[in-house]
Amino acid sequence: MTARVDPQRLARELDTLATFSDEPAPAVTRIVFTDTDLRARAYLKSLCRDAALSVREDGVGNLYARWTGTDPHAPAVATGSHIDAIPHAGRFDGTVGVLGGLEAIRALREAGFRARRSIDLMLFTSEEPTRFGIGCLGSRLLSGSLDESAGERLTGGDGRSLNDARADAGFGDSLALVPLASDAYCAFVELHIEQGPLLERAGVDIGVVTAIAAPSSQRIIVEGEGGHAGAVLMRDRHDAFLAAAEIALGVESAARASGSDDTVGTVGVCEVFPGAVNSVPSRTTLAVDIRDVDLARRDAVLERVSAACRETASRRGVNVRAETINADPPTRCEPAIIEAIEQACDARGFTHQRMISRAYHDSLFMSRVAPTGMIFIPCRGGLSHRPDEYASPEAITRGASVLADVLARLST
Ligand code: HGY
Ligand code: MN
Ligand code: MN
Repeated sequence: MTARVDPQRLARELDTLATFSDEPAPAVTRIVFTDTDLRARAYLKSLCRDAALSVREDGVGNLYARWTGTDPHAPAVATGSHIDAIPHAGRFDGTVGVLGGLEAIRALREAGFRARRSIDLMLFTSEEPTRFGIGCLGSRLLSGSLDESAGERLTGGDGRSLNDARADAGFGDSLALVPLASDAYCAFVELHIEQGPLLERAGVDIGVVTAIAAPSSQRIIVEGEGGHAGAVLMRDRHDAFLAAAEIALGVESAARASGSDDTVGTVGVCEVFPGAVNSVPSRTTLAVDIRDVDLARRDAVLERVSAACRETASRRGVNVRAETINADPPTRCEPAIIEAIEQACDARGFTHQRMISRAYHDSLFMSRVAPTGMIFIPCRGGLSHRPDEYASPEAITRGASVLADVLARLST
């Protein structure tokens, strides 16, 4: 049996999905639970129903589209990813894994394959941290890494709680019902663009992910003394923005000091209050993202940043406090799935290489409830989270074909 992915069908659906955006093409902005997100979800559900998959959604909007196997009670196999997109993003991050997963399932069915284990296509809610401040919200909840108290505790930028936002979006079931049964799945495989340059540079078709980096994010709030930009003498100032600026540079030097390319640190958000040109900032809030595949190295960077905060606070006479949003351990992918991906590549004559993922993915949390693997495809220049993010139809087709073969093997 050879599953033949339909490149035109897959490309057409990716093009259509990209039109659900709150920004004009080529940018994609698709924030969770917005009307745009809900219309994109409705489109995906229509495709799943056209593919005769049975669709259900849980209380946070995670979607499960099932191709029931001949042994419907056996632990199932799953694939999937996300369709939410950060502001001013591209059209392939996440969507390749969702529509590529659907295409892999259709290709298997069209090749006459009959799975013993059911195969689920999953769409995870809010993989991006944009609205609720924490990444992988849906997969955290279904893997039990976040409990139902998140419903009231997490609020979006608009001040509305997760519970209010999900109810408005039509997801009213209790979050207590979201966690998966421990034997729900025997394997999970996610197809995703690499979001880095290594595969393209090496001219390799497929990346076989061996580990996913340990992400952490925190809010650092700096409070100084405001005042009139003209009247307050420089020697009398406790400028909250300049203190935060020093801390931001401290994040960079703390990450660089680790000496490993696998350590990264980013200050992606900086909110200055009151934000007037002629007012000395009295408060500045930074959002800081620090990652490494090595947990001890990642935590050493966090400690260096805390030390920088303490030193800056005392020297500049400001108050600095840090709130941890998440600090997750890394994960290793399942050796048997790594091998299945490599063998599928060999059988199709695709080149492949093992690699780590510095981006986090829903696979990071699915690995807590099932043996997990990831298939990467190259993206042009390694660019991602930008409108010029691009993966070729050939690369996407190769990724979906390998995924189909791996799903077939895991579901027998
Ligand atoms: O930030 C990440 O790693 C993911 O793309 N949300
Ligand atoms: Mn992303
Ligand atoms: Mn992604």
